[in-house]
Amino acid sequence: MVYENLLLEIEEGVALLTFNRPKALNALSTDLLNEFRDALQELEKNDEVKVVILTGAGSKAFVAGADIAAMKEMNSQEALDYSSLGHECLSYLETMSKPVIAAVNGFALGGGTEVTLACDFIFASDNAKFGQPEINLGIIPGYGGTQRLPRTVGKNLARELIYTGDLIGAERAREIGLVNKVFSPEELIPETKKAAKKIAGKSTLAIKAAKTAINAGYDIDQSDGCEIEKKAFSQLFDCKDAKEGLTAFLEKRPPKFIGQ
Ligand code: DAK
Repeated sequence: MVYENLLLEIEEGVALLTFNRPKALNALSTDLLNEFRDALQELEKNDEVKVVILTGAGSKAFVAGADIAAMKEMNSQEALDYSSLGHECLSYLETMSKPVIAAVNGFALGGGTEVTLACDFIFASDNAKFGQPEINLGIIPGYGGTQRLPRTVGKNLARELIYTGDLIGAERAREIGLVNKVFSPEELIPETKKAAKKIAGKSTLAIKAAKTAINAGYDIDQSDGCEIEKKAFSQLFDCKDAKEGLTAFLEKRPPKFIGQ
């Protein structure tokens, strides 16, 4: 597929998907969101791809948010369509079977922070900035920020960020549990690829089962979550990868997973 607003590179099981509207700091236009949804669906189907990395083109921004210029012109029906498309993208991103790592290389604001919150985890460069500045535009987060941010950093910190619109740097984002690791801008993509390739070498079935169990269990009672885990765990025993992993350990050799 050829995209106008995205770049895609696939190497050793890892897809690097780059938001590519650097002149608008990679703001989420309708065209970009349409391509983003299509690209995620393609990557989910592509057996060559085991892990996805999301980043932004240019040195300044991951994604500076929803497209403010476009939103200013929208009537309520267009705003509803725009909102539905954004939600469709982020819920697909969150629930697709393959892990998605956000590599945040600059501003991730508003919808940009919300994209990262729907990823499996976040690495950032030391010049990254996160925030939900929608309050300054007289609106509130519209792509799940009021829901995913409190679940990630806790209610009180989320309230402070959403009510003030303040931006935080990468180190502060790491302290509050939003970001897992911080690198220099030069190291960000190589280090993220390193982590992605490590995950790509595991059993895709086990990764999928872990992702499903974590997502499905997160918002429910822990004992119900453990039931989900039990089912996901036991289903792996019908698969060749689990037999291979257990056998390889006993034979003192590295496992060869085949995703079956
Ligand atoms: N949208 C469109 N264009 C943007 C943009 C954005 N979010 N952010 C930046 N740009 C454009 C600028 O207009 C400028 O374009 P030109 O003037 O060159 O044509 C170019 O990118 C470079 O930006 P600046 O000149 O402003 O660059 P600076 O380095 O001076 O500042 C900045 C960088 C990131 C601090 C600044 O650009 C900025 O504050 N940007 C806006 C950040 C922001 O407020 N983001 C949140 C957007 S609101 C909803 C769904 C979703 C949402 C809401 C509702 N519903 C479902 C209802 C989400 C809302 C948002 O994300």
